[in-house]
Amino acid sequence: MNYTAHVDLFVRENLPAKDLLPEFIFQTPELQFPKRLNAAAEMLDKAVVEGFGDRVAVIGKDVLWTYRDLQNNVNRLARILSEDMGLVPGNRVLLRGANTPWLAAGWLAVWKAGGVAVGTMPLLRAKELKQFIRLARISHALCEASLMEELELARCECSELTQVLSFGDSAFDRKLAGKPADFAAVDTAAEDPALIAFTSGTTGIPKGCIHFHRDVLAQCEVVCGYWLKPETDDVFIGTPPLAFTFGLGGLLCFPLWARACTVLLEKLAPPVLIKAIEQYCATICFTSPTGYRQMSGLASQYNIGSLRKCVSAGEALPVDTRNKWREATGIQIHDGIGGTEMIHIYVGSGPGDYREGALGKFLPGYHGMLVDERMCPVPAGQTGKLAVKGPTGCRYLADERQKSFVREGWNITGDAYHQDDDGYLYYHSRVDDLIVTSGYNVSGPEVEEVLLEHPAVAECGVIGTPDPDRGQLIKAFVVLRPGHAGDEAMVKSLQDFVKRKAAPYKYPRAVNFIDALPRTETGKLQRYKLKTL
Ligand code: 3UK
Repeated sequence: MNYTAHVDLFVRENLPAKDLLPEFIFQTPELQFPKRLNAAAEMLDKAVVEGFGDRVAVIGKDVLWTYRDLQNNVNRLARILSEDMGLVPGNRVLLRGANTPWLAAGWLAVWKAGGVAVGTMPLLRAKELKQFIRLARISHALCEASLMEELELARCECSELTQVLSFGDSAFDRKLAGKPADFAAVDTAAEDPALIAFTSGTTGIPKGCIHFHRDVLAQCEVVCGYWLKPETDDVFIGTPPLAFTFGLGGLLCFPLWARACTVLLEKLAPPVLIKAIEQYCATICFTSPTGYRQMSGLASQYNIGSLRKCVSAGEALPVDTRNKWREATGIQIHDGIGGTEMIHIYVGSGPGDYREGALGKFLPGYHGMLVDERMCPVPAGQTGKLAVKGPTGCRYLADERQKSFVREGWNITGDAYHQDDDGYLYYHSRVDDLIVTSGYNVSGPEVEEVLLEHPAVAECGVIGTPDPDRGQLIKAFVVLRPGHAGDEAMVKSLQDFVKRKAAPYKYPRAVNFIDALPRTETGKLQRYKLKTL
């Protein structure tokens, strides 16, 4: 094996076999990385060495940290992890918290200490946390004090999770105070895993996407260096959670890479965002199409003249939303399609190269084609599946589904497009049936699994239906057990049940009662038929 700083080799040993990996290409000078690389050292320690120590790095509620403050706090936290919690390089560390400066410090501390970070969204409950802990064999956790309850519930059933530190309370402050503010970054290999990002699959079992230290920096070079081109006086802001790679890049990695500043908001709602843009004079915004749509209606009430660039991703950006935002602010949105498997955006449109209705072109560093089922390129104008390769790509942690995402060295993202003669890509839809609602990915079977635990439910099928505000709406078709009535009270009971058992955004906003589900002869649920009911 090549050089590694990892002592715990679990992730390295559970990488896909070589012949199942996508091809990685590094064509430009900026994408030539050294063999040893630590993402936190590059983004943080180098910034201080370069003289940015006194510049503001992170702003949170009642908190303002310079690059030096951030470095000191990251170092103390890295010491707690390795000296008190016994972290050895390669161990997985679960991160759980709202977007705050301390959560950001957690990510960086894990990287500095050579750990593998596993971000989790604050809304997740014990059921989902348990899955991650088991799949990624997570031994350590950093959890915001106010969110400990569900983690403790999960921990009761997961013996692998032995070390949990809650942050943001007075006990944490005391621990920190006892630690010196220096810590030498572990000399990780560029190809040592830095994070496992979980993505919901269509089967309900989440897939863990492994990304290396090099990948963290490659996304910065491509998305920032070639596309967004931020400057040191930019102020980043937005709503994606740091646990979502869209947010990890946009609100942590990119601002630090650019030696700029990031504003972290705990509450991730559009009305909060637009107010904060005004308050902090933010210049670069990351949010979903739904976010821009809602903010368009509020823009006249705020002075958001500081904004220069806006990135939209996560789901398709309707032309109408793009137009409304441009009318409200004068800004042409950077639409970008990215994915957890690719870590960040690989196709996008900038204000300069926007073409009506098109998603955009491959960002420099990536290239690809549209193919049919047999991997043959389709002619211009015809719909095909996107096949893409570049400096980043898909590596599922011990998962058979690697074979369907990566074919012949290409990442097959599961999205259908057509391309015009000039190379602009036009997005159609996902090839499979993943529900994308308000920017969250939810799989039907995952919600079905929960509903089936309800005593009144005999059978159910969950799909997404188009919705102007949320992109898609989660709709459940339920067959009740005998003796139960399909009335309003039952709808509420089922919805409350899902909200209690899983992350609340997964509950079905529409519930229909039917006598039987459409099935094939082999017993498979026919989702496409549900969509026409
Ligand atoms: C869909 C889009 C149309 C598309 C993501 C930026 O969304 C991200 O990652 P996920 O793994 O989902 C990926 C899938 O979401 N999608 C994303 N962006 C767009 N559809 N237009 C878009 N602009 O189906 C894609 O395959 O949750 C986005 C950066 C990092 C990310 N993880």
